[in-house]
Amino acid sequence: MTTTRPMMCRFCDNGCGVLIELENGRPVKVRGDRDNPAYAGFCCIKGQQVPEQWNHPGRLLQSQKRMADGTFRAIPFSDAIEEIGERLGDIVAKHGPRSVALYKGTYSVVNPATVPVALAFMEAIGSPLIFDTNSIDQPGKAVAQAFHGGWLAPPPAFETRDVTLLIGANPLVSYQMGLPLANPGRELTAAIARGMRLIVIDPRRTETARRAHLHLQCRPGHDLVLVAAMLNVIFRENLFDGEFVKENVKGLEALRTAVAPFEPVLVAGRAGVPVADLFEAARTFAAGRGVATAGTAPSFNGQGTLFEYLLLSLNTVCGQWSRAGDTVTHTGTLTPPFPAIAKASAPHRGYGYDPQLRVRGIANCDGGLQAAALAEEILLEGNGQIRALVSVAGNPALTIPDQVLNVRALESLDLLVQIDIKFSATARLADYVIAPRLPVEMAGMTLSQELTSLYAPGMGYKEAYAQYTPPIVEPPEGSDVVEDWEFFYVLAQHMGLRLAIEPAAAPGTPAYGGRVDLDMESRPSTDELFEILTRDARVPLEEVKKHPHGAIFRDDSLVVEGREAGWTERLDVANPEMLVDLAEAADDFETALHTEAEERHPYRLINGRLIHTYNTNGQDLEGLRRKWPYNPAFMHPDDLGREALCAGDTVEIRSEHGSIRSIVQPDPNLRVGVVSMAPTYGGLPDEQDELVHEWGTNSGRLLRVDDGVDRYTGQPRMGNIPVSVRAWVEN
Ligand SMILES: Nc1nc2c(c(=O)[nH]1)N[C@H]1C(S)=C(S)[C@@H](COP(=O)(O)OP(=O)(O)OC[C@H]3O[C@@H](n4cnc5c(=O)[nH]c(N)nc54)[C@H](O)[C@@H]3O)O[C@H]1N2
Ligand SMILES: Nc1nc2c(c(=O)[nH]1)N[C@H]1C(S)=C(S)[C@@H](COP(=O)(O)OP(=O)(O)OC[C@H]3O[C@@H](n4cnc5c(=O)[nH]c(N)nc54)[C@H](O)[C@@H]3O)O[C@H]1N2
Ligand code: SF4
Ligand SMILES: [Mo]
Repeated sequence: MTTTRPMMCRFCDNGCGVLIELENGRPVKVRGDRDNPAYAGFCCIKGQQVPEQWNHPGRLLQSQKRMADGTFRAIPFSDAIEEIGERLGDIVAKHGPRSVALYKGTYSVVNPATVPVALAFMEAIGSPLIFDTNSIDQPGKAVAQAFHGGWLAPPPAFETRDVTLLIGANPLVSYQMGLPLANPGRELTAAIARGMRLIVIDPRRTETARRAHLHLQCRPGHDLVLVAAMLNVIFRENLFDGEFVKENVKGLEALRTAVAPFEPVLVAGRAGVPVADLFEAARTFAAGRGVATAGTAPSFNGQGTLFEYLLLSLNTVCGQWSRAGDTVTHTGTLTPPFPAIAKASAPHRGYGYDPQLRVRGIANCDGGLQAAALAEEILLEGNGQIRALVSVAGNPALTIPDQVLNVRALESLDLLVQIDIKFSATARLADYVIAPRLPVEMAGMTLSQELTSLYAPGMGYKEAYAQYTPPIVEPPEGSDVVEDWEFFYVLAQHMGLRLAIEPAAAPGTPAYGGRVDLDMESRPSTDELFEILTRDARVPLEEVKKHPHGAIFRDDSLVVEGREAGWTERLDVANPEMLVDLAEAADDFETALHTEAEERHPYRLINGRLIHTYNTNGQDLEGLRRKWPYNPAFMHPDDLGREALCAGDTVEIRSEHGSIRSIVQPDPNLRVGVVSMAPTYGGLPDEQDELVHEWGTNSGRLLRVDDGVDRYTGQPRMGNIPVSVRAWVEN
């Protein structure tokens, strides 16, 4: 018997409302759901593989324990909990709570209960060492917002946008950065049809750049100077929003002085773009109502915080925030309503607080504790050494910069527990692998999607959309799998710990920071946890559940209010620390010294995601391996010709730090001089040579954890890496 049910896809963070067909209770097909008001029939190739993922022979149906000889044996979940509880208890007793760390990966948001319960567990054992993938993504965004101050009203309605500036972001592939979540292609088409101008800054003529009115096909690594030069143009031509600035902004004159050295003709020359295009980008952006959003790439260039700060300042001086009287199209749905007052919140210090790490002076920040310092914290002996790591729904052996160092550190742990659906690279290093339920086997809701709008201007849904999805299928017969949060809950029960979780709320709302004690005697249901998490929601979960295809919960009475008299907080475009950094950047720009690495290596390696995989996930599914089972090193055909290389040749790519084997493929859309690879592929370091055709290559081996480090977030340089490329010769 065939049945069709609406479901929220959680293969990636786009959270599409799709339809899933079941035959005798087994998933057989996933397709778009035209009855979903936000996604409107959208479903990408990854989401279509959910049935294959469920049926995949590599999927773990039982938790695993590594035996003395290195092989794995299935272990009942309850036994695994007992053994892990005992070992963790011993480690904490002997070395203190800080010897235990948590790594929370991208897929920890699949089930909204995972992170709250995991954090509660860490709080209960008393360890603050929570490493977040965001620290190797765009951590500077949060620290920059702290320096700058926030705008206490949601962004203007997407429908009113007449300009979008995207820097190092490709939302038609990544579905995240700078266009509304849900169905970004459709949104872009409609917006362009109604007159929105799209400006893209990217060394590749990407899927998104091909639809732009203006594409600045820059050299990588020039985003900071390009934005500074755009500000320079805006000041010299008086294009900023004087009225908005007068009311709401401080530091304008200091910023004007600080960007003066970024002379547009010089910057355009260095960045390799026509100077007329740079002027046009600045003028178009300043003249329109819209938003500038960056993707990952500018954060990977070593000064993510400063870059994001300048980008916020660009939005601010152009007055790109909502005003009193604007309609609020997007506000809390499963969270409490976001505040909607046209005023600035006070800047705060968003970095340099506890926990402090022992290595390289790295401390916590608003962007999360730096994962690139994890390996050193594991390897550095002495008081405070990390000895046990629980890694939930991430794959640190492939994703943290400097793979060789990280794998060495993970191998040296006393205890590594990995929660993973398969024998990923990290799972193969673990002492225990906990087998979780797949998203189709769990309830879900659009809570984390909703909160992405707080990540940066131009992100998240464009309207108050929400969906709840019940579990669609039961796990295969005979399996012993749990929801990720149950691992932490049952372990806490076993260790006699009490847990309290935080209901979801945006910072600045009264509900933010609350705690609810969990019943530690009888295990709550997932829905009960969801009820706690959405306790203060504007739209009760119960109401959202009545709309299985998802719904938009508009409230036309919500209008942005004017600020109260006497409000003194202002958006700060001249934070002293940021301006010191900017002055340094200006000096560097002036001297334009080439590093030795740059002299030695003529190409720049950049990251570019592929449509058919999601980070390290999906690389094992046949339906996604058809186009590229590995991650090619894309180069411009002229560069291939120059190096006497042909499509499909095996090459050695060498950076100052390391060397990898890869396979080149032509991409005429790339700028000459650039090599683009999808990151986080490949296997463990000792397998690289056999895997290059089958699983690809880990470009993280070319990175150092201590090169080009952002001084606020600790994020190392992860893009624009000087490399040389030559044909691989067997020796
Ligand atoms: N299909 C798919 N979607 C994904 C992911 C995935 O793996 N696959 N990963 C998800 C995750 S975790 C994230 S964080 C987001 C990331 O989302 P995005 O940041 O949009 O990621 P990319 O698609 O890699 O786009 C980065 C773009 O920056 C360009 N670029 C590289 N170097 C530079 C530079 O120095 N300057 C400028 N201006 N541009 C540069 C690249 O050519 C590329 O087009 O995507 C998410 N979505
Ligand atoms: N060199 C370089 N390094 C990078 C990047 C880059 O561009 N270049 N990008 C960085 C970015 S933006 C990010 S976000 C990080 C990503 O870093 P991570 O979050 O560490 O990596 P993911 O591949 O997202 O981790 C997914 C893991 O979860 C497992 N998994 C898949 N589905 C589920 C599920 O439903 N439940 C559970 N429990 N597990 C599941 C997968 O098998 C896989 O092991 O990598 C960063 N590293
Ligand atoms: S975009 Fe993401 S959520 Fe949507 S169908 Fe594809 S994988 Fe699923
Ligand atoms: Mo990411």
